[in-house]
Amino acid sequence: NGVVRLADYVAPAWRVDEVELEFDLGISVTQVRARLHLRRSGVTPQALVLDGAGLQLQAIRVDGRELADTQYTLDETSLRIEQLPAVCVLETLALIDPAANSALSGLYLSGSAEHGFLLTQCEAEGFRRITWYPDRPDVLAKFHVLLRADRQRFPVLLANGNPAGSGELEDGRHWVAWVDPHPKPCYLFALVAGRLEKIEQEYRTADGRAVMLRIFAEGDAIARCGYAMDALVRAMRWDEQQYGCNYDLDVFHIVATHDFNMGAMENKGLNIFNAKYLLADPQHSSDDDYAHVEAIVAHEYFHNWTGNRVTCRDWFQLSLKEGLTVYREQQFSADMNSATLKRIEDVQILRRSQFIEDAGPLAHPVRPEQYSAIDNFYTATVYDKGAELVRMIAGRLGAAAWRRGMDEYFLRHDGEAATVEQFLAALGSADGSDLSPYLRWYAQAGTPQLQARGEYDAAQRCYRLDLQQHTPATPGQPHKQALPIPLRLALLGDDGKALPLRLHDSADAPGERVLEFDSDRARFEFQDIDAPRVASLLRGFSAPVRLDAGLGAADLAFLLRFESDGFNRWEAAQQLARLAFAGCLAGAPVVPELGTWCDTLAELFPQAALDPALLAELLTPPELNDLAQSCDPLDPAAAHTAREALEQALAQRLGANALRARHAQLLQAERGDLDGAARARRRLLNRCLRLWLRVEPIAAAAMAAQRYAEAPAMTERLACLAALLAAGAEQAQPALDDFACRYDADPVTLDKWFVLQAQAPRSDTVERVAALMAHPRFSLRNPNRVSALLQNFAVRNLPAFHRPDGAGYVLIEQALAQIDALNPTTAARLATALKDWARLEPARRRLLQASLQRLVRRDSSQDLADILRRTLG
Ligand code: B3K
Ligand code: ZN
Repeated sequence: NGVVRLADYVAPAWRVDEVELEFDLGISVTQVRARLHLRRSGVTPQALVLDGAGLQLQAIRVDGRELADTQYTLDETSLRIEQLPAVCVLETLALIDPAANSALSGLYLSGSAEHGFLLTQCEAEGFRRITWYPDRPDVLAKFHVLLRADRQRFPVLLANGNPAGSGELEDGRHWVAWVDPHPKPCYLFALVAGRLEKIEQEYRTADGRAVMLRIFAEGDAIARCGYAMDALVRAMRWDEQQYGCNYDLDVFHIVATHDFNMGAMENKGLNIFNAKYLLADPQHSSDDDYAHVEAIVAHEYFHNWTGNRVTCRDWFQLSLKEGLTVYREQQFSADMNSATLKRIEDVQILRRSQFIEDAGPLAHPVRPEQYSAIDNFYTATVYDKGAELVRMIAGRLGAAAWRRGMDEYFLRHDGEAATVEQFLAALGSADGSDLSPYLRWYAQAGTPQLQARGEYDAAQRCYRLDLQQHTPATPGQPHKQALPIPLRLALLGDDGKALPLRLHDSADAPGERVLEFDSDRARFEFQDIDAPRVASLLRGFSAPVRLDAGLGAADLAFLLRFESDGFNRWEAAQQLARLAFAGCLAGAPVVPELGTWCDTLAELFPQAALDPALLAELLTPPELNDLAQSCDPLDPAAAHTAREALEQALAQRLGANALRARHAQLLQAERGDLDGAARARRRLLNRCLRLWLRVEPIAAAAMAAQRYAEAPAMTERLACLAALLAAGAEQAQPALDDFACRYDADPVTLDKWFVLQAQAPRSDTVERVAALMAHPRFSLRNPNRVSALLQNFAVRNLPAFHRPDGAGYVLIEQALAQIDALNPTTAARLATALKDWARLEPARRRLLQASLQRLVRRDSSQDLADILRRTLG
């Protein structure tokens, strides 16, 4: 039934020491010659079974001799040879059609047959669409690649590793050779062929290697690659300084494409990027875009060591490279920008995607136990929860031991395919810690609920903290174990300063402590506490749990005013907003928590010392997706209305005068600078605009329309347009039309136009989205377009997608069937938007369930079928 299990892992029967690949490249016919230098692992004869899909066999030879039809078995997915010498060279010749490859896995065409270029995507299982091979990450080989193509049509020919010669051929063709000296699994193979522009810069590594950095893009887009180059250099330096990781080839190449199934790919020495995460200039890119480019360039670069030099034994270990690399990127971004803001954003992402995943039918452990379509496991759980696990472990070790542990990990496993166990063992060896209890976090799905209740005992002068943990059941895991939870906490004095903390038998810890809580329940008593105090728990979000600290509005307001840990200050505002939301949702005539939330924020609003970006985040209640998780059953329209009530109340409490004045003041200071301080001010500026629009709609909309028209850069233009749309202002439509005209020719920017409309809070958004699917610039073949319009509609516009008549469901249902025929990965990802059907109120649940059932009855790809099957349970 195609299910792969972690427990069934067996080491490969055959190794590939070296592989020689020769490509004769053409848009619709490419010929691939592969010579695999094979070596049997064991002494007993074993059949060789290679993966292969969609390949047309032209020739097959062993040690130079043609095989007869009877000597091998070929089917849709494999090539099998029973009898082989223990060491031999297998040569195959295959034909493939890149232009017909709409799945964007393997070798495919980006753009048009006339102007586009060829490229590959192999992770996880795309290499088998290029040639027959043991397509598994624990087979590491040295790759020699020879590319041949028409020089006019394909002047640039790139592959992994270092350049190893080039020359002319007959008929206007040319060749370029590449050798990658670092053995690698085939999922890290890449080639690129076409007409591409480039920028380049020299870099010298800390250990003295001269490296040429190049970024390639099509046409004018190359002018927007400078920021990515700067980010790359920063990332390379940072990895040298923080981890002692030096780059290890003579060239490092990045290529941008508009046709890509995900964000980017870390192929050895030849990263390939979705253009939306590489291109950046002020005219086309918002401040958020810049941050994404910096983070993703760094992420892919960091994979060179965590992922490439040390790779994964099997795909169950995916988080070994992804969780770790996300964590490294988070550290890097925190160092480059505001650490507090970065933490807030990462926790927001975790809560609005991973927590939801972990609470629904698609919940799975960071290291899954089985899969039927591995592409469906590139999830928020594997990436973002995985990063949280690494963060907990790093925190537990402390900075110095963490670094020593990572050094040891590289030392032990460089050039190997490793497991999570090996990772934890290497890390723990740094200071003799046993990190194996953390394996439970890797194995157990679901978000732990941590309940904390504090009590002051005046007679004993002690503060008693009672903790309980409980992880709800998830599919296939009815019973859960207690997990090691690092709880970073402080008790705050009246002025917000952390008091010294002393547990029974230990010395005073100044200020802050980390408790290791690893049982179902426990009690901690802090001595010599002079008065009742507010505990600030889970500072910096020290573990990926749902904390119920039982704090009331007054205590939360205290934390919001005085907590010095920026993250927990924000968290207090979030918790207060959650209480207010619950009150509004329940329809209480007066919601005292709403008053407290508004009053406290109104007190903070004028404080000049507050970082404007943090203030902007304090003034923003949790997203609807996040709040909706507390609604059972979920009525998306009611949840939306309740959240709107929060925003409206806050705007009223702050008042038109204060909002108008702050907006004016920030606008005056605006120079379009790209530094962190300027970005922080813009964040507050645009938050003020949103709130101001609620209390003085006419004047504020006029201002937004004017700012839109005169906007010097994209951050401002986009923010004003989004604000006009959110407010339903009459200026929204003309501005939208203007935006479409301005950016018609630029796919990355035009995607923003699709996004805005998909997210518009209108009663006819379904019809507008349907109409946009017929727009000449829309295409179901392009994953960026599908994500901009359909994914955003289904995931980020709850009231519209969940329209009571079910029209939103039918729209996605029909689109899914079409997309699946073209690109299963993209279809499966979009289908995850339907996973929360069972939590909906009965009328919507029935409609969405019916859509799902119709879909599941169709003949769909393995990727989509897997999501649908698990979603319906
Ligand atoms: N490793 C790639 C993701 C590949 C996804 C394959 N379906 C990008 C990254 O995480 O860096
Ligand atoms: Zn990654």
